[in-house]
Amino acid sequence: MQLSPRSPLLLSTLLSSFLFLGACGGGGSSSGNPSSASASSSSQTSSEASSSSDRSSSSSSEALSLHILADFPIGVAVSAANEPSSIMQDNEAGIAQRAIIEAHFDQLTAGNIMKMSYLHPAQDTYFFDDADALLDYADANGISLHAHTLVWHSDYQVPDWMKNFEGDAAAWLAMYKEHVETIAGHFAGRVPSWDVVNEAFNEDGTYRNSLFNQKLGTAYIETAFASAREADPQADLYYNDFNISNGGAKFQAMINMVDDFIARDIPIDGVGFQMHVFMDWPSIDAIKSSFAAVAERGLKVKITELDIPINNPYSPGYNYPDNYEATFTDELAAAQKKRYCDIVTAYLDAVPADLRGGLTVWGIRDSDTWLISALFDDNHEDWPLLFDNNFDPKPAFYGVADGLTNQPCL
Ligand code: 9MR
Repeated sequence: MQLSPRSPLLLSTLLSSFLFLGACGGGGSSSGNPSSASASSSSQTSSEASSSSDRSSSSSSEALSLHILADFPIGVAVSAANEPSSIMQDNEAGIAQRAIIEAHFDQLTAGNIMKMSYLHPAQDTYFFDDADALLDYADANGISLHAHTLVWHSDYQVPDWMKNFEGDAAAWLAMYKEHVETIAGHFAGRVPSWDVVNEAFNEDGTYRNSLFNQKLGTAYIETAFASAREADPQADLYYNDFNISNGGAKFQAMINMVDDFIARDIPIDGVGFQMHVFMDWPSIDAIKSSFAAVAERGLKVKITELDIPINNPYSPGYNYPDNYEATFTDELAAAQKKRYCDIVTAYLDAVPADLRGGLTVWGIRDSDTWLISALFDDNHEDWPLLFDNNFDPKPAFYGVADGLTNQPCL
């Protein structure tokens, strides 16, 4: 199937309207007390990794540790607490995922449990138990936790009490700052980085008309950065968004904001490129120049949510149920491996070593991806991640390894 660039507008709508029906809202407690899983990292030289192009079975991955190939964090987003496929439970999925994490990743991002409604379910109630448990697990295994996210407009992540908060502008500002400072303060010293504000722009480069924008104007963004810095002076503070690796209007608006922040000494350390991309969109050239533009400003570049589905619902060729990729063939797996490798290579090429904030994949196994429901309405499978549904590494996994070790992307 010929994929072509998707409509950013459509993706924006989709990302904005995607309904989260899972375990948000706070109040739950961690139902597992994971014991250390058995897999262990083994050191890996780049010459060992260089043969990774030829590997495609799980057995060969046992000798390979992804994160050892990089001198920046290699992360993965996880479900935790009592969410489906939680890594914190002692069932098959929990144990298998912990083995993968401990072998291949040195950073985690909570896919859900550190969002606004989860951590701050009522005005006077903060709920940190689940995040603390995840952090304890990470710490015990020498893994860091990239914190996501202090401010996000998404309807199902803004707590109801905040939506209904009554008070004048000063009261709103005080409440908002307290939210940011309390949460950033709680994790201060324990997390290396925060996605401070997530997804503030529309595709056309205008500011999103979020609740925060309505109540505080666009200054809500810089207020969050200043408050986060005050509460946690050590953490790297990122602005995080999707569809900014293609050099379009949204990217330009983000760069303008960054330039303005730098000119006015608003604390910002980096830009998180979510990278929910497709097989042929954006182009590698566009990705490289987007990364480079941020690095040129002395800011860190972090790939925060990478996934690469095989099907592109915005492609004119995609037409469910008549025309879509229903089977993950060897050819598709090989093409995806190359795409992962090309993106990692672009990152290494465009971002100097001291500005590499890391690379995080948005999920472990294909069947747990958010994309199947969000992009494909649960109509059919897709295979966007590095591990298959049996937790075996896919060719894409070796594409990342090849990219990290400067191998040709084949
Ligand atoms: O993958 C996440 C999914 O499990 C959640 O239900 C959803 C709502 O909290 O958020 C998803 O993650 C989003 C991330 O936080 C921000 N960028 C877009 C991601 C995919 O929607």
